[in-house]
Amino acid sequence: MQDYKILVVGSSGSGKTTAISTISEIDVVNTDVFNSDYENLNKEMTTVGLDYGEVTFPVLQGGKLRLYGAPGQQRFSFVWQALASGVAGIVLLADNSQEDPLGELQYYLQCFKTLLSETKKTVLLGVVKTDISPVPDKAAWQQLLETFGVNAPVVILDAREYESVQTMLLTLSEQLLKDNHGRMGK
Ligand SMILES: Nc1nc2c(ncn2[C@@H]2O[C@H](COP(=O)(O)OP(=O)(O)O)[C@@H](O)[C@H]2O)c(=O)[nH]1
Ligand SMILES: [Mg+2]
Repeated sequence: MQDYKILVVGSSGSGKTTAISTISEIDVVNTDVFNSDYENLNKEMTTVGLDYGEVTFPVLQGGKLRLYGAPGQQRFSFVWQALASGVAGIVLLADNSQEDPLGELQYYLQCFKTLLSETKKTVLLGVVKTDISPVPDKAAWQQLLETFGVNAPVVILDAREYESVQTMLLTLSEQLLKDNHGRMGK
């Protein structure tokens, strides 16, 4: 039985808090407060610290995913390093309704470059709000990941929908198991 520490990263509004609350089997810990940030006035609440939730899947054989949502805004980037230790997997979240979603993700790919390039680190990109904006499409996201040398599946999801988040995290779990078996065999 093994637990996996999963870092959930992405810009403000990309659904980190929503996805973790939708799926968590324990009461989520979150540090959302009323927004006083002029850049993000469209969102009533914003995360200043982190979100934490847990979920189990039969495929994990009694183990669980420990989900850590990292604060989105750049002014909290110091927290990212603190959260990075012992991470087994990274869920990148992107908000398709933003003005420059590909550019936003590039920023995170750059910030997490070291962590993302570690061998056997399981990475997945989840894209939300495709109902609001269908572009960039899946192929464009895949292309961006390739440019950065990141090998990760792209999953379209709605962070408000349980099954949608479940499907994304199952994909991640299956990949985690493959990657970790590979490591043990080394
Ligand atoms: N229309 C739409 N809204 C979504 C989707 N996924 C998440 N949301 C909404 O987007 C917002 C995401 O905010 P939040 O979870 O606080 O983002 P965070 O800053 O990354 O923690 C919430 O209001 C969600 O209800 C989606 O696929 N479509
Ligand atoms: Mg949040």
